[in-house]
Amino acid sequence: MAHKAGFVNIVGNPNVGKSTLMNAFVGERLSIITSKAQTTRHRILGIVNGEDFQVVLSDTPGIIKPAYELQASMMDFVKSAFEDADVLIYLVELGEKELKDENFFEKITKAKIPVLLLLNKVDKGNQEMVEEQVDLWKTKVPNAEVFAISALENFGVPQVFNRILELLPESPPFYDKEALTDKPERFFVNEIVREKILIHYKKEIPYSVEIDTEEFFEEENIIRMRSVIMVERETQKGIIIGHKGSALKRVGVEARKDLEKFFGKQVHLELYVKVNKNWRSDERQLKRFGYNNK
Ligand SMILES: Nc1nc2c(ncn2[C@@H]2O[C@H](COP(=O)(O)OP(=O)(O)OP(=O)(O)O)[C@@H](O)[C@H]2O)c(=O)[nH]1
Ligand SMILES: [Mg+2]
Repeated sequence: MAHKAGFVNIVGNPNVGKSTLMNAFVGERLSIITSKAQTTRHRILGIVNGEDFQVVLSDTPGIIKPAYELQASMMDFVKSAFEDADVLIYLVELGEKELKDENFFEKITKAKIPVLLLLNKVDKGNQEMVEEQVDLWKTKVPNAEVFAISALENFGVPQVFNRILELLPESPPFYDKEALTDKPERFFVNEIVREKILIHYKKEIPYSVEIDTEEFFEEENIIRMRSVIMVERETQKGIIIGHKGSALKRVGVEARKDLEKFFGKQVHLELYVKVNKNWRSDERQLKRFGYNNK
């Protein structure tokens, strides 16, 4: 049989379950997941390899109207996902209305490629609700095939994957057949630390934070890592560290546990906090952290 390969890009509103879905396809915790919107800031590839196929999935940031430069860069990742898709997954959640951005919505309804509209989180509703919303989405996005799924419970996900395989073009693989992602190890360190910050801090704090892993050194039995947590203001630095360092310690302990699972090896993680004024609006800084891909 001929080899099939292609790009399957997942787009949708914030918090609908895009990262949960990509992880379910890949079977690994590649993308971080939290109950907060704007958890994902990058375009992250998750690659599923089979003997005669390579499905290159893309997780993307949730679609928003950007208010500052970091968010504008996040939306550039979404735009790029429209450009190279062989199959587009438009993920919506049960009870959701419409995409707030009409431009992106139009890109979906006028797409020349196959669109799979996946209604997620159906575990939260009853059958009547699900059927009603499936019908609604069929009229709103007539060019899409609609599936009801639960990414969290892996309900309907294998069926969608089989449909993807049918839709993919014949092609040699784009990446090494052993590859799982395009991102380097340090990226996952940054993300796992940021996930703990999203979980433990409130309001603006998680959105003002960026992580930069300055050291990643693998020894025979242990990986030594040093990451800096960047905040925008001095007051935020105090909050991150907490009373006698207790808050930062909790982040470190939880991140280390996850890193040990991720890398399958003992980890030593050193964290420190630095003020980097207005990094979210500074194009040069953003570029350094892998955002501005213009
Ligand atoms: N009940 C239920 N919850 C889900 C399902 N899929 C995802 N969630 C939850 O929805 C929340 C958001 O999930 P994410 O995967 O981070 O969503 P996202 O679309 O990647 O979010 P952003 O990256 O912020 O745009 C998390 O609390 C998930 O556990 C599902 O099928 N059912
Ligand atoms: Mg996400």
